[in-house]
Amino acid sequence: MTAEAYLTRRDAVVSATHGNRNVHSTGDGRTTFFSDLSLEEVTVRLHDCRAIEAHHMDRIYDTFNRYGFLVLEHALNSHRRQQFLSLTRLFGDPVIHNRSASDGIVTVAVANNNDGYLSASHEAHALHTDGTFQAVPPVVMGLQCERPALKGGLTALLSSKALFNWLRKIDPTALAALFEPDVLTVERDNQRHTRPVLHRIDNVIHMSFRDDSTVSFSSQIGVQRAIHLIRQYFLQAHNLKVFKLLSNQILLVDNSAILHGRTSFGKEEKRRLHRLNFDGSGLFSRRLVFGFTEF
Ligand SMILES: O=C(O)CCC(=O)C(=O)O
Ligand SMILES: [Fe+2]
Repeated sequence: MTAEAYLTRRDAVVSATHGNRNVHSTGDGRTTFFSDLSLEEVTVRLHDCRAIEAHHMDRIYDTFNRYGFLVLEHALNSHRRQQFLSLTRLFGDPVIHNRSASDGIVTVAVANNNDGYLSASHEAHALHTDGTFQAVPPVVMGLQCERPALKGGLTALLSSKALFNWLRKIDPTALAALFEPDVLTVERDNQRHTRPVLHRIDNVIHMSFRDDSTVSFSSQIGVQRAIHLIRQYFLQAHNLKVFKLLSNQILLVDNSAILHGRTSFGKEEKRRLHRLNFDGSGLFSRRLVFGFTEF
C-alpha cells in the first residue's frame, strides 16, 4: 500500500485552530518522559526518507503522537538534504528563518561571525522552543545530523507536560501566571516579540519558552516565581532526556510540547547539523497531534 492510500484510508482527526493555521491540536494521550526513556522506543529506522513505507509511516505518527518527538534514522547516506526536505510532505511546509537558505534549511555549525545566534556557536543552547520571535511559532522542529561532535554537543529534550504537572502540584498560582500575555519578551536584531509561555486552545496547552540573553521576563511576582521554579526543574538531570544525535538521524519534535537544547562542544569540532522547521500544514500532518492536555 502506498503511504497516500494508507492515510486516506484512515478517519479524519478533529482539528482545532492554532493561530491562523488549521492544525490538529488534540494532545490527548501525550506521554510524559524523563531521562530513562529508551531511545529505541522513539527511533524509527528506514532506508530513504523520500520513499517511506506504510508501516514506517505508522510508527512515525504513533511515536510522535505518543512522546511528542521521534528520531528518524535513514540508512541512505546520500541525498541528505533532499531526504530532509521530503519530510515537508509529512510535517508541513518549511518555515523560513532569518538565517535559512531559500529551501528553509539552516546550517547549524560553528561560524566565526555568529552575530549572537547560538545555533552558529559552540556554546550550550539552553532548553527552548523555536520561533519565540514569531506570533505563530513553527509547529514541528526538525534537526538532521550530518556530523556529531566527538565530545559534547548533546541533545537535551524535556517534556512540557511533565513540567506543567510538577508546577501545578507545587505552585498553581505561579503556573497560572505563565498564561498571562506578557510573560516573556524576546529581542534580537530588529525583532521583538512579547508572548505568554503557556497558551490554551480549547483544552490543549501549548508552550513557548526561551531563557537566554535575548529574553526578559515580566516582573509580576507569579511569573518570577514560575521562572525560578522552571530553572530549578531544568537542573534536575532526571527531567531531561540527553543523547547524541548521530549522522543520518533526524530529530522531529512537537515544538509546542517539548523543549529542546544542546550542550556545548569544542570550538574546533566539525559538528554540523541542518535545521528545518515545519508549519504542520498539509494532508499528511493531519495524522499528527500537537500540544498536551492537562490530565
Ligand atoms: O545545535 C543543536 O543541536 C540545536 C540547535 C537549536 O536548537 C537551534 O538552532 O534552535
Ligand atoms: Fe532550537
